[in-house]
Amino acid sequence: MKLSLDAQKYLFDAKGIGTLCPDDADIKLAEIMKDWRTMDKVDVGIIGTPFDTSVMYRPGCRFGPESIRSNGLIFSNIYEPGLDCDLNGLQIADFGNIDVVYTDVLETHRRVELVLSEIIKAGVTPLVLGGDHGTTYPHVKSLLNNLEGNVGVIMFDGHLDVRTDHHGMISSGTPFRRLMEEPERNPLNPKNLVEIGINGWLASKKYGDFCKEQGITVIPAREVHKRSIEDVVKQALEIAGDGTEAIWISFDIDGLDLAYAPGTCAPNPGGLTAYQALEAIWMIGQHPLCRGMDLLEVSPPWDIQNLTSITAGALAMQFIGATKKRIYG
Ligand SMILES: [Mn+2]
Repeated sequence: MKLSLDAQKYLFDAKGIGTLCPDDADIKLAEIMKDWRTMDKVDVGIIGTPFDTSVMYRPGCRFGPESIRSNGLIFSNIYEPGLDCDLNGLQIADFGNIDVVYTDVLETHRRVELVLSEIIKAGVTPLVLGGDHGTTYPHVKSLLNNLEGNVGVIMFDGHLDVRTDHHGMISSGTPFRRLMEEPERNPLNPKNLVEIGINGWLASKKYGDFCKEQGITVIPAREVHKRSIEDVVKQALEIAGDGTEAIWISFDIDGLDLAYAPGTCAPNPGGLTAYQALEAIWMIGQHPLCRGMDLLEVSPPWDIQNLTSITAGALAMQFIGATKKRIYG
């Protein structure tokens, strides 16, 4: 069908952008995203794992991927003046969501690992939107499947996430223990694991002691507030990059103070600030070894005015910008 030029002028090519005040100078992320099926090369691939079956407390983060997209990513502009970063020229695609099985954690993890392994093999830097923190296990496994050697992980979280099990089953509190005890090749070396932002009265001494015994580097939120985030990230990069082939960022949104991230399973008074997190992602994402990030535990049903999704969208954009800089300088 045909419409008059006048009618066409007043229609957005929305791609989910919605109703915004149009300015011809503004370019939205959705406008530079292409269909991955038609692309020779994808630099950054967004992919959702809308799964919260293994969450330890309040469910809801299965709605995270769509909310982060619609409240942040899609209508973000592709230029950030504070960073002087322009995404123009970056090859970026949204691969959509993994078809998860809500009643089967292991089958879901298998599907995530299968899809993500192939995406990484194709040279894509994945930005995974979750979903509960349990899925970090297949995320990091997918990266390991594409490496000869090992990976370092820089994790942001209010919690240690090294629980053994939940009534004998895996949960959102177990991914890092599982990666360290991986029975196949390349278990995560605890000496290459850095946990930043740990905070609050929700942990157990048993697991705190375990981290010390294993040689995991735990940098509590309290320590981050007393030091500078730049200093903390430099230390984290040295540890995660020591003898490894790649670095994965795992960002549990509850590592942020609840003022910035109220919409999550276990909100965290005293956590990191949005600035600290944005700066950390900007630094880590540019590191030559950085190969991907997951952004988890955004739970829209518990959110207030979409604040958490907006914060998460900004963190996602920061990672995309840092990756552009890593690849293209
Ligand atoms: Mn976590």
